[in-house]
Amino acid sequence: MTAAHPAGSGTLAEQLDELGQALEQGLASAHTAAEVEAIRVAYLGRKGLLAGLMSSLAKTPPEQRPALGQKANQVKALLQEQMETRLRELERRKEHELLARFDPSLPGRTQWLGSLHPVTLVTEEICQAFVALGFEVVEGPELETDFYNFEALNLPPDHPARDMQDTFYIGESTLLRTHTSPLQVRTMERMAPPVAAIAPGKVYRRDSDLTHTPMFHQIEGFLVDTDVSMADLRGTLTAFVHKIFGPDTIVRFRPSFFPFTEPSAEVDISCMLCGGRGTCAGKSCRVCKQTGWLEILGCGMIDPAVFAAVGYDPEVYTGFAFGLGVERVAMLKYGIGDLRMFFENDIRFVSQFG
Ligand code: 2NL
Repeated sequence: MTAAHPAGSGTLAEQLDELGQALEQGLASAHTAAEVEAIRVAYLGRKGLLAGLMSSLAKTPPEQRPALGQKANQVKALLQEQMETRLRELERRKEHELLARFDPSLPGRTQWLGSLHPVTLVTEEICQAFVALGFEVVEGPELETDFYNFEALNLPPDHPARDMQDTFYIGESTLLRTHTSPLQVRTMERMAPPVAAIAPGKVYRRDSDLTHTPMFHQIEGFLVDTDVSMADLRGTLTAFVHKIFGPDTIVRFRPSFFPFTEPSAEVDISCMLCGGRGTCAGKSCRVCKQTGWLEILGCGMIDPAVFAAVGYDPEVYTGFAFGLGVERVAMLKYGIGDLRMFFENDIRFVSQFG
């Protein structure tokens, strides 16, 4: 801002009056609170213009001093008032501008609700399908003992799955469960037949590459009663597949081996991408690798050795059991190409499925 007066010109009283006028002009060109503050420092600050004039008060004749002093105080009060008025004015103007830009007819921002993870969604859907068939959902510990995870399931002591290479051991005979089977062993121990249960949960294996993560999800189920046959297994799993993948899906059972079932089978379903043809628009189907089939479940009739371990009489009862990997089913169901996406926690991925 410009000086309030040419140095030395006019009486002190005139100079004080000019100060007020100069301030008014200065404030008119100030457009922010910071600019007003800069002006306040220049006029009213310790080394400001008013202080400068006051220092020359000492040089005036003593009889004029009281009147000049009074005038100086009046000017000071005036300066302060002018500044406050300008500040209020700037504040009002800012509010006006904001209100002019505010459009009350614009839609509000929607609240982000979150969504369930695809693994959770598929787990719930699968469990629901079995609950509708009369199965009950059971859960249990992820930290297991050698007995529930291996021994009761007819896995011999030298079985490769029991190796340190494959299993996370916490202590000598405590480990992170490598499958959800121990849940079923615990349920059989607890309940007398007839019993039908479905057991979902996290499982852990020392495995990590493109198609394996050290933690993944399984669902196993079993049914035990008198006179349960392979036909019951076939009918139950076919009904389940039709519910999850649609009633036109073709189901194929093919012989296999598991230590805890005899006989055992893998369940394949017709590929949902190519409809079992093996080709899409003349090209080899990328989902089923041209076979027309997708492996979806493992199953079988529960081995009498498992019944012995849980105290069921194998002469009285028979039963079937099955197991599946949840991530694999979710990948097939939603057409997800990369297993690792489930665990990267990218909100753009995990929020797509609810
Ligand atoms: C698979 C195959 C399977 C079982 C799991 C089971 C459990 C008990 C007794 C007998 Cl307690 N069997 N579970 C049976 C057959 C296959 O899983 O591919 N899982 C991902």
